[in-house]
Amino acid sequence: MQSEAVRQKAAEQDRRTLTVYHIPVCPFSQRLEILLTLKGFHQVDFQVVDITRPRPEWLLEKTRGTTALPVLETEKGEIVKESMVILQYLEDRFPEPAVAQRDPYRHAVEGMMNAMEGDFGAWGYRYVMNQDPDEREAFRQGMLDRYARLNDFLLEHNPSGMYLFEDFGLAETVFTPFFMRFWFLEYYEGFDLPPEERYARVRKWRDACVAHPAAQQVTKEQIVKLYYDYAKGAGNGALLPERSRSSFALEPYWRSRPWPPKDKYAHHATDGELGLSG
Ligand code: GAZ
Repeated sequence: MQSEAVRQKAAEQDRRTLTVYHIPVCPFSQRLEILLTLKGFHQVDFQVVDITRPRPEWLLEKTRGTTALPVLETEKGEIVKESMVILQYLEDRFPEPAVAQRDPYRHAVEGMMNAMEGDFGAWGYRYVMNQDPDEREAFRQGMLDRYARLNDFLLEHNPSGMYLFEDFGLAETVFTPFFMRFWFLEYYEGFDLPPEERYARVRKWRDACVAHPAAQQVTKEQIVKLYYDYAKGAGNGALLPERSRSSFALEPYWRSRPWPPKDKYAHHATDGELGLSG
């Protein structure tokens, strides 16, 4: 029913605008929202796809069978996949104001920083999804090592500034959604950057990134509530045993649910405890 409504709406709009098919609260689609906000461009139709249900057939046809989102469809019906590629496409189509660096070397620098996003993001997700208490310390250390690497990169290229360059730009657009998702590490793992010099520069960067007005698409409360199932080891809308609803479900609305229990290792919250049975 939900996907039928989405399909109809997609057909109705007659492809006069760009369409992005996305999963709410997905860090990769938040990148696109941030970029568009920075550009002040609001003519993109964001169509929500419910990750807890099978992908609709019409969408699988567009993607030729791949299920990862976001996916952008142009006015001509062309399909662009992969958030980093979509960011570059939007930057190329709507160059003003520039978000990416124009100078070749500076663009290479932000490219090198962005080349760290996959490993950085994947580690944080593996950390929150870990269910073995004996591995906690190794995950924490691995996370700290990755923050230290970002710290070093920022010290090399902009030791005294706030962002990688003068303003919130492409690297910030790419990393900020992960910094926000990693609120789940703070809540479910008690993880935060220790107050040490080794992390001082990246802490300054991270704090400025999450506070930036163009990046306020999600809140800590929303992340913590929706990602409960990730903290219990179930990613991408998968269903945990003894549960009938994913914490990623669109209904009941997250704001009406209670804060989940923090103890991810010993306790298995029920639908009821998570406010999901209403
Ligand atoms: N490389 C793609 C991009 O666009 O940049 C990644 C897109 C992607 O993974 N999308 C996810 C998706 O659509 C939603 S967000 N999944 C459903 C499907 O059928 O593929 C991130 C992780 C991770 C696990 C989950 C996610 C995540 O590592 O947030 O690492 C970064 C998915 C275990």
